[in-house]
Amino acid sequence: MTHQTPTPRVLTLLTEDWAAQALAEDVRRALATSPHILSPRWLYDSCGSALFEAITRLEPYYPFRAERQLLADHAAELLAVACPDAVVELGAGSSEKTRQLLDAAEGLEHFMALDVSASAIGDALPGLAQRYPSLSLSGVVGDFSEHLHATVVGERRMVVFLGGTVGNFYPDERRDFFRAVAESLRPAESLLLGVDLVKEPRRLVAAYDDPQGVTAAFNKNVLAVVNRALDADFDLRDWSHVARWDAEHQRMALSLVPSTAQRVRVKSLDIEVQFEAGEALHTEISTKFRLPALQDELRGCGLAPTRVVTDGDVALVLATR
Ligand code: SAH
Ligand code: AVI
Repeated sequence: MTHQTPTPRVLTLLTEDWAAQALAEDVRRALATSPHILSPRWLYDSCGSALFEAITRLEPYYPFRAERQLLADHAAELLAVACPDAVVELGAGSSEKTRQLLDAAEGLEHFMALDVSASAIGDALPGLAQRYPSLSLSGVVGDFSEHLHATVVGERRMVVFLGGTVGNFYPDERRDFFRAVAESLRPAESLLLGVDLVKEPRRLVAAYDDPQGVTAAFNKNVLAVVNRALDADFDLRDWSHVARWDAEHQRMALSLVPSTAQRVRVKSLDIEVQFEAGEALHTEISTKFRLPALQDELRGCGLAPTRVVTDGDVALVLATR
């Protein structure tokens, strides 16, 4: 008799209609205000998710490898403190690194992956189901700033948020997120947060501006997303990827900048906007952290750090309510 792996359940909270509507509102706001700032969530259509996977394999993009190694080295210790029966991963992507945790976890019953990208969830779950046949697996196509309520599973969750994705929030969004996580944790549940640390700007810029142009393609893909969803006419050939270190805010700032003046039409919103040469469309920030300030910030939001592990480049912080 052949053993059949059960198909993981997927709950879709972000319908295509909702996404189109939210993108329309975000683009309308970004183009009407200066500076022009888009939410980074639009970077992750199926093409963007695949390009992010390619970024994780690039030599200069150290955070992925460093965090995977840190998880491998400390999974048992972190799990011994948290004792979860469920792991819930926010912004899960491929969940590749999370396997370090799942491999080391004893007594784990549930794994739930939440991601805004339906393709990331759809691509990751079958491989996880093969590898962990005894786990109850589920996926949520949702937004980690809006749908934490949909992640209640098991009795004692470890909510994991890896890859430095928390650095993609602006400070006020980050505080709202930490507070919402603190409120959603039941007593004894924990948050495992992976962050990238402040380091030499040369290494940071190299990680976000690779010579093969993969990060540039990832960034520029958002223009293709807007063109397709809103019938806009951004000409990708006229826009360049810019990655600079913003020392004042301790973050990488990614933007798209036109080489010559551009008149962009967004037909489905019935708007036209003029970009001057060099006028940026800001697509993503990637904040880098110092551990003492981060721990203070977590405490101020109702999250008490209980373990911190680091290799000096990236860190994992375990926190409870
Ligand atoms: N956790 C993985 C992937 C990081 S890439 C890792 O550490 O390698 C960031 C992930 O967050 C992507 O999979 C992207 O689709 C997802 N994401 C971005 N914005 C999101 C949002 N608002 N809500 C949920 N997921 C989001
Ligand atoms: C997902 N996020 C944490 C990545 C980062 O490093 O900020 C996204 C990324 N953007 C460009 N390269 C990687």
